[in-house]
Amino acid sequence: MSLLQRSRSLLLASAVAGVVVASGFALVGTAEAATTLGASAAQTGRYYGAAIAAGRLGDGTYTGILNREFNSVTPENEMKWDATEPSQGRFTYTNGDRILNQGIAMGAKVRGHALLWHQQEPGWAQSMSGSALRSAMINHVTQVATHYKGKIYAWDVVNEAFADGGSGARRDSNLQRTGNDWIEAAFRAARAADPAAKLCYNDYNTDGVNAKSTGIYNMVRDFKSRGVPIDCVGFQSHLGTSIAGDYQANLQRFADLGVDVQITELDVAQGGNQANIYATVTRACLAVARCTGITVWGIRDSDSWRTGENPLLFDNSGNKKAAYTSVLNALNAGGTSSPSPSISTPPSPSTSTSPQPGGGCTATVSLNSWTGGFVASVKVTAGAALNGWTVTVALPSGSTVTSTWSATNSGTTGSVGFRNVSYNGQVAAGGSTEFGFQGTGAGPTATPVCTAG
Ligand code: G2I
Repeated sequence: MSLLQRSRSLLLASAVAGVVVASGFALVGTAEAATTLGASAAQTGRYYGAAIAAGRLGDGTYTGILNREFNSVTPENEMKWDATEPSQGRFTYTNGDRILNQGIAMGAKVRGHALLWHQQEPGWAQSMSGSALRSAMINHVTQVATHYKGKIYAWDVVNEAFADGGSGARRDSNLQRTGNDWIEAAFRAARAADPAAKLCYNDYNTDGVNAKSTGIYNMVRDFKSRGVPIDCVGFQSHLGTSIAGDYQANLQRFADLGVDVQITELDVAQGGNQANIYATVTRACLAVARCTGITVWGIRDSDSWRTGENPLLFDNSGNKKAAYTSVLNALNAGGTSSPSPSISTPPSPSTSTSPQPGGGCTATVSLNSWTGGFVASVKVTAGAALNGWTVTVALPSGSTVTSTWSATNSGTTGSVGFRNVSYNGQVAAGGSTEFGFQGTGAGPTATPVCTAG
């Protein structure tokens, strides 16, 4: 890296650290054009992900694009109810774990999809109802979220529970017939099982202000007012040849409720507008500070569930399409920085180190606290490229670290050091990685210290 490139990266890292502390978010222009989707999205603190299939991981063209372009993965089918609990109480995680391990190997975020959905219920659950189904459903959420505890960035806890059309009402299903509180019961079970995962509601045909998205909006507002643990809303965005004019405004109204928003299953019918629609979605996410990332639902057109519609960013041979270039250009044009959002409202305090001379590293902490406990998410940002890092956190007296993910800790009380693990020690100049820990007592309030090496 030239001196000029390095000083640009340092400037960017300092600028990002500065605005996070000062105001939560601000406009960030990218210092230099990144050449992959993930790297470009990361410049504004976002991810760019793909849904992937375990059965395709042996395909070198597929994994070549995956490893090169994306910094988040979602299992297309492998973590669904029929895949993970094919018979009641017998859990199979082989393929889900393959997706998880692929994500870990890439240093990518892993989105969990989906704990509960009226489709892809295993046969045994399809024939259940009432309290038996309710307890089977809660057990499913608890078991799967516990298996993946600490590894999942965000779970689609409930998928597609609202009806299409103008009613804005819940969709009928055997899950819905167990009682209208089934969704909040699922979110509470997921939070108890994995307090660090962001918990999302995910749906389609919500790409603008309409009756369905408004029904969901009202549910999220109700959940936030009653303290039901919900952190994010996923907008699948399976799009045709046009896009609602209020796509961005719709994302923003959800963000204004105090949740993150994510584009979770993006694909766009090929036609004259494909590249433009992809760019419009990208710009909308970049313009909404709490839009934390975008996932496309597959890699090559031939990997898509929309056979014959060629809705993705790479053609059947793995070549970049015009839509790819329009997304990359839109990402490189920058947007609001996406702060590491907290999962409590009002936003919990963040602390930060100052950028260190010599291009070391900085750390920011985002806290979710409750009486007697906390979850801390820590973002480590490199000045110059890092080959290993340690973050030292001072815990208030009486607080104890009870679990840590994506780092190893020395000690559990007082001054606690968190060291990188094998897959996240190397961080490119200006890049960042995250780890987290959970504890009892009060969370840290003092400034963490990041040390390179
Ligand atoms: O339907 C598109 C998406 C809508 N939102 C929720 C997503 O989970 C959903 O994804 C699709 C997958 O892309 C398909 O791959 O969900 C379908 C139903 O689970 C998936 O299709 C299934 C087929 O129905 C099965 O027959 C097949 O065994 O894919 C399975 C694995 O190839």
